[in-house]
Amino acid sequence: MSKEHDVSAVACQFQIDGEFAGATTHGSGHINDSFCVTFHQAGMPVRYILQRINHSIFKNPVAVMENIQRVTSHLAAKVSGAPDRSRLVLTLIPARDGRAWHADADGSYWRTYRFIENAQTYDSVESTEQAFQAAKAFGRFQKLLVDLPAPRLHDTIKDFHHTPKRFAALEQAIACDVAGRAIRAKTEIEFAFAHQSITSILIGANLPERISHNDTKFNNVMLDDMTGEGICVIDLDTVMPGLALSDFGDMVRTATSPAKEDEQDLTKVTMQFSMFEALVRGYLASAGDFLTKAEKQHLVFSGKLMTFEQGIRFLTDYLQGDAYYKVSRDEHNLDRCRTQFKLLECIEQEEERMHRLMRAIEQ
Ligand code: ADP
Ligand code: GN1
Ligand code: MG
Repeated sequence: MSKEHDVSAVACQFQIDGEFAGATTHGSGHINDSFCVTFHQAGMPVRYILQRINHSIFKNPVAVMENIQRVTSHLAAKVSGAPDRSRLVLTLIPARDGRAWHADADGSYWRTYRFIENAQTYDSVESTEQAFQAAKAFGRFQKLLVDLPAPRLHDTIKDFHHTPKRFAALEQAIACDVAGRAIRAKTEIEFAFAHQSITSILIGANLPERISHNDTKFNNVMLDDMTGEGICVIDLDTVMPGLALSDFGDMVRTATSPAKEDEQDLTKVTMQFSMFEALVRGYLASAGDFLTKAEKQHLVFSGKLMTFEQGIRFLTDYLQGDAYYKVSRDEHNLDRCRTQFKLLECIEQEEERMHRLMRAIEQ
């Protein structure tokens, strides 16, 4: 990644004082390229996050940046009284021309954020406290955006969580079988078809449109090193109009199993009930007062649906020859699909118990 782009030249296009002192690739995202860049300012190292937006996926990077500018300004105003306010919201560093992004000669779009120090993201959940904190932070994020003034945010990727359309894309990928891999994914394809009926349930539930994050992976929230608190929601490219429950569902998908998303030993993939409970309690602690009854009634289902949706997205990409997600081995996307389908089975086994918990909490 760093070889393809002149990261130091790009970093110097932003309004950062001092001398460029180095850059390293950062994070484990599947879409964008992230770098941690260091500048020396008055002899002290100061870090920033520099990101190249994947414009084959985000076709309109300016629209992405307009959304992010509006959302971060709104959130910053909301927390302006907090002592640690600069760590609670992402802060964009403007480019030298005053815009929130820099477009380079190759047509790549870049942005820079202040680095949030003394906090981490985690690829896998380690404790119920972490699950609680992450869910509380994502719920708070939604709550603070309830009153974002008009106009409506841009749809940065159309029909992003339209599960029936995701299923149609899978059917198309199976029919075309461009990579000749359908034979190797026979079991997973059968599993997908056996679950097709769940795809339209949330879309058909008449739930309110909200501003949602749409990528609430556990590693998209920074947890404070000292307090463990979920301090800052990051990775804002997909913040747009959507369903609150897409966010809750993706938390269930990514923060109930102790296994990595691409774990090959499926015995490690489980739905830990204690994590689910912590997610519900954390999310309701911050979002409970604005969610409707119908939304609350679908919380359990949303975890099942988002896990299925992600499974079919990985399967589709596998069949299409790994066109979307970054991969580092031949069957990487198929392995990822398998963890999602295994997790879905575990959720199904615990579904009744999950509903019982919800009834107990809502009494
Ligand atoms: P991706 O789309 O690649 O997942 P993210 O925006 O989530 O990109 O960033 C990748 C990683 O970089 C995150 O998981 C987090 O660890 C780190 N990161 C992102 N923004 C910041 C920031 N402002 N301060 C510190 N670390 C950050
Ligand atoms: C991608 O960028 P990253 O890694 O946070 C994807 C999400 C998926 C996720 C699966 C724009 O997120 O929708 O849930 O991978 N982002 C996009 O790990 O497609
Ligand atoms: Mg991320």
